[in-house]
Amino acid sequence: MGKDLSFGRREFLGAGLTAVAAASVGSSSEVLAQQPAKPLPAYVGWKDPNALIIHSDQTLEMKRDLFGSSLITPEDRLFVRNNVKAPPDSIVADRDGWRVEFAGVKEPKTLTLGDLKRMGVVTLATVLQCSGNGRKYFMDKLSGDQKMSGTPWTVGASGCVIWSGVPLKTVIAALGGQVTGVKYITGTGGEEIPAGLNPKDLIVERSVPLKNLDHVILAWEMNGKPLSVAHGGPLRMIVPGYSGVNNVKYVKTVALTVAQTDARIQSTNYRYHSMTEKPSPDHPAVWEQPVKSWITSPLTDKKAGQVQVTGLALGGMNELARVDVSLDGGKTWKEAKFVGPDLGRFAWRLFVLPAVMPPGEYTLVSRARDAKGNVQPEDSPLNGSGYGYNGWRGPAVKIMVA
Ligand SMILES: Nc1nc2c(c(=O)[nH]1)N[C@H]1C(S)=C(S)[C@@H](COP(=O)(O)O)O[C@H]1N2
Ligand SMILES: [Mo]
Repeated sequence: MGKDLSFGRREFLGAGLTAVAAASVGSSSEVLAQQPAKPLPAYVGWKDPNALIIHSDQTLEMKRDLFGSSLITPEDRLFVRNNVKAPPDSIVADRDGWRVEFAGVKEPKTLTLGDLKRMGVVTLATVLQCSGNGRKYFMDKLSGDQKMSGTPWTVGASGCVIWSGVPLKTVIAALGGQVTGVKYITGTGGEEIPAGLNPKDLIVERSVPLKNLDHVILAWEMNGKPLSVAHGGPLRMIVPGYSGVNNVKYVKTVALTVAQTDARIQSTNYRYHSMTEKPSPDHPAVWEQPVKSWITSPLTDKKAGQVQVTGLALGGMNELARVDVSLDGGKTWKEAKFVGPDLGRFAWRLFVLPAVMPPGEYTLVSRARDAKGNVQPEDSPLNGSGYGYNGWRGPAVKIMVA
């Protein structure tokens, strides 16, 4: 990997212009694909520039009118989020030679990606969604003295993609099984931390409860192609149902651990804390995604008549049970129909409500319910870092029908 350590913490973490650029982007509630494209940062230069809102070099959001009706999000549109600078392309020069260290097992060992590919293969659809997706809807409701930092994502820091890889369980079994007392799966990202900076502050190392061993995979392929560097190639730890940050890219160590990592990204970042408290390991970690949905079409003014109101819903950890749609901002609701394939509880589903719309003003919203009875709230409880927004009110679409 690159020996150029000349960049400093600021560059590694991404330019500070984020807030300014984001504020101007965020002021109109949705940015549609028709808007002129800004050039993309080099590491995602292969993506569709018309598909993405560039909040910063490391935070790129997919435009809302591009979710489409075919369930799977194409890679060239999928949002990108790197907490630290993405590794150089050389990281995928020898994919099968990529080394992963396994610990917390009876026979600890370093395996190559080539070894892992020989051990098993499964394929799985999951919703990949940044923990801060929808933060904009919290920000919009802050009172004068309240402040929240972070990217003002609306709905586009999300996608539904198909991964192929080996079940972690298979690998652990091949290494003699877990040692006693372990409670977490801890994955470490392979970004090189520049010398002189504290690795604990920067390293992307996440711990999730051990029960996820039932479905965590180590994935080398997304939507039928070798995993790109932007999305974590050559190898990524996928924790189905868990929000973005738990899906560690460039995974170089997988350890079954007694405690959660003390890396900053786990200990104090990505915690649900109040507006006034400083986050600490005592606050709940941002792990499981809650039930959520939003409208994907129409997003703009329409001619009066028959309209197919479509949207997406995810159950997080659970199957979806139903989605209701309201055309009047939540006063009255009608049950929508699920359409298209059901790719399992970790994927999202497309829904549609055919509606006849006479001229007037409409506020389109959707509200999903999962099979365990969890329902999207009108608004999510405010938390200091703006994580986990799943309210139905925030992503409301106001349109005029003439
Ligand atoms: N190694 C590593 N893994 C990472 C990150 C990162 O910066 N480095 N960012 C996390 C966050 S916050 C999110 S939202 C997702 C984004 O995944 P994507 O860029 O493939 O869309 O990756 C997660 N995994
Ligand atoms: Mo994220």
